Amino acid sequence: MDLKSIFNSVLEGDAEAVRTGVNQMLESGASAESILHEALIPAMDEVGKRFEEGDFFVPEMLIAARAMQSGLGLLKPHLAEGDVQSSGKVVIGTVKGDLHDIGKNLVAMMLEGAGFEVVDLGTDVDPTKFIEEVRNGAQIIGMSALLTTTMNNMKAVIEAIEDIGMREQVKIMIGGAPVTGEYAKSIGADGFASDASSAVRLAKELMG
Ligand code: B1M
Repeated sequence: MDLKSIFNSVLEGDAEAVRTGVNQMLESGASAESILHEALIPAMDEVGKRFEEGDFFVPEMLIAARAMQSGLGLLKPHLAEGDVQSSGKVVIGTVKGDLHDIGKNLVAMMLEGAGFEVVDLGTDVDPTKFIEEVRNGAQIIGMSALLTTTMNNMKAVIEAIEDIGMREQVKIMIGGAPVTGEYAKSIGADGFASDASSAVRLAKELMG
């Protein structure tokens, strides 16, 4: 099994083959980072491309995503940096109306690995849930969006936090394929990260 076979198994939505491939690669000494960045993530990019071109439909996209997630689960212990001290409490979720969670899960996983306490609210998260967590002492709110139609819900969450007068008590970071640094600034977020490793760096910066 090699990186190319794992890539192909994700495209075929063959979760069992992905798990076998990932395990074999790890046993043979491959790094979790290379499996992630050279097989699993590129496979999802290819899925997106095929979807745009009309070669894949939602069901194919869904089973490929499941296969990707099953490989990701095996990488989790290897991606952890293993800091023991708590670096802070991050509450993360995919915004209202959006069901994409692979990127958000990856960010949550890496933050946990870096020693953050992570509360994962899941997908399609209503702004009221984020507000509840701000009241419960979240130090960072992390929002993910993959759709151009849902990214504006990030703004709604920030406005809701401002409305309850708690904007100064919490840092806000955002990410997801359509999100940019410019967009983050325009909605008053404290930062944007383009991938999971930069999300960890950003969270550490935000915690000062
Ligand atoms: Co959807 N989908 N999808 N999809 N899907 C996209 C996003 C799309 C770009 C595909 C395409 O057309 N090329 C397109 C959006 C177009 C647009 O808005 N402009 C799209 C569409 C249209 C849709 C539907 C509307 C399709 C339909 O029903 N007709 C529908 C919407 C459902 C909904 O959410 N309401 C839909 C559904 C789905 C599935 C459910 C089938 C499945 C998701 C399964 C799941 O997540 N459990 C799915 C998938 C798999 C994709 C693609 C193919 C892959 C997304 C992914 O997992 N990427 C995607 C195409 C693409 O992105 N290339 C696509 C891998 C992941 C590791 O990357 O999520 O970008 P990403 O995360 C990165 C960074 O962005 C960053 O770090 C991560 C790690 O590096 N990051 C953060 C993410 N969140 C962060 C938060 C941070 C910091 C960094 O701080 C808090």
